Amino acid sequence: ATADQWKGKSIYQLFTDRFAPPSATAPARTSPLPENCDAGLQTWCGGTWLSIIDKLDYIQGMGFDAIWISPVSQNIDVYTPYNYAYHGYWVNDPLTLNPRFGTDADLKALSNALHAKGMYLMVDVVVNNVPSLNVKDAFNTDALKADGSRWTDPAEFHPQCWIDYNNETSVEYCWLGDDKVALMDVNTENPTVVDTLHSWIANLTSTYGIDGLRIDAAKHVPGPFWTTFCASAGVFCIGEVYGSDIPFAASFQTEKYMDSVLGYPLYYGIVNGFGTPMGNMSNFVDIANQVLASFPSPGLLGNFIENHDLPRWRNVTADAQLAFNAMVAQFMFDGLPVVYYGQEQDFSHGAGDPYNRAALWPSNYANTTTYNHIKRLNEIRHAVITNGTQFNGKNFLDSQTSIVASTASDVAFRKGPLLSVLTNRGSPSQPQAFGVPTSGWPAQSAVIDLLSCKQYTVGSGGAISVSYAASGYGGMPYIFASQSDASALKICGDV
Ligand code: ABC
Ligand code: CA
Repeated sequence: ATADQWKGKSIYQLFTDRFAPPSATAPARTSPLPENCDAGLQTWCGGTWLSIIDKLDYIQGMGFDAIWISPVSQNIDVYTPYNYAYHGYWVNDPLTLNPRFGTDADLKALSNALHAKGMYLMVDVVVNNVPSLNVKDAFNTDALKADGSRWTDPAEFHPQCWIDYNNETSVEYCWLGDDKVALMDVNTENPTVVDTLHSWIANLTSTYGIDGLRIDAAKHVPGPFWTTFCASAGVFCIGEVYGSDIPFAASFQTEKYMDSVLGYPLYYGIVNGFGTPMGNMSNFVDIANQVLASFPSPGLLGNFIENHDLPRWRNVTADAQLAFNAMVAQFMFDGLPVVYYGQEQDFSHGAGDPYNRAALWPSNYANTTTYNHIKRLNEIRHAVITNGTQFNGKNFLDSQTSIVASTASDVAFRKGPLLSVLTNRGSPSQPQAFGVPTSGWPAQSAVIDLLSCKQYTVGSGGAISVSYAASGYGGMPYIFASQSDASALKICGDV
């Protein structure tokens, strides 16, 4: 699928090994299967491509229409100082499927099951690096062959050096990892490597009906490599450019290296703005405005508030209202929402790798408040995409977000027919209000908050004011639509 086809999608990111346990229809690929999955042990817990199929209703029931799964290629399958390759990122042969996750038929079955439900499949791909447990003798061709590595000629790697993050050449040519598990840097200028990877990715996407790619470690490969790689793939590419440098991340779109990148810049803004009660909202506003000004297509960014490399949101931020406000920002700002599995279960264990990768099944896939919040946000987004009216001549997806008002702890932004009004005040009620001077709607007109379905009347000059005094609700988020839009969206019934 193309970038345009992805624009309205909403993505659920899962770890193949951790999302669903094997059942009768999904045979265990790991033996013996650990009864309790302990994330700290860094070993396989048994999830597979087939076991994902068993739980697609849980994902679709939350309103997602795409999933992003772990890398599908063969990993080193040995004990390391960081234990085992349960995460799938220690790829040593892109061209072979990872037998831990299933067979060729299983991956096709997953893809078919998704497509039958009208959902897209996004696969994570790792091409920048391959692991080595022996950094001193990493270029030993016989050892590389014995390990089943796709690359065995020393010319297929860049020479050893550890990355210096202050030097872009070093970021591109030196090695990730450390002396325990070195991530040998693949020579992505070597013609054999380039040809092999191009034909592999074309073949992979067509064979398995893959709709999009998440490009691992995108900033560690010189950009022009990706332009041709993604052209060969023929599908939407979204890269991982880990960091807070906005112009640098935006260059992936301006230079046409790939369609888009994950929303790391906005993530830092959301953390600073909503991660702590009365946090730094002006930082969120600054970053949001820079993102909007720097990316040619901010509507394609992948917006997240946690992932497998970062702390769980609720590990850092206990307050449920702050989490809800952050998620409204994640869903209503320009971009595709990307929700990391477990976010809907308020997983709070996990200040980082490996504890942020717990198995989902102990949650019993419960119908939590957060599951329902996410469901609501997906419903609103979906409704406004399919039934929303135009605002200033543009529909929701083609309208760029604009920040219309802010204070030290509140922000209001409009995207198309929706006005989101958010705060970082947190759960306790406060005898205070936030006034948005120009909502965009005429004075005396009726608007509906799509989260509570309550009606408000626009004040003089088009102002909307929300109060944080209601006991028990405190700093809750609002998503306003005009009354006529709200009734067309059918989110709040007959309004
Ligand atoms: C293993 C063990 C861990 C152990 C670790 C040392 O080694 O499993 O328990 O703690 C995979 C596995 C990991 C594994 C690693 C290494 O391989 O998932 O479990 O860790 O063996 C991607 C993937 C990631 C994956 C890899 C490697 C790459 O999402 O899951 O890891 O295939 C860098 C890379 C980025 C990479 C990330 C983990 O490391 O750029 O591609 N992610 C700075 C840098 C970033 C850097 C980041 C973390 O530090 O700029 O480039 O990411 O090291 C902000 C700044 C940022 C700064 C952050 C920390 O602070 O703006 O620039 O980021 O304020
Ligand atoms: Ca590299």
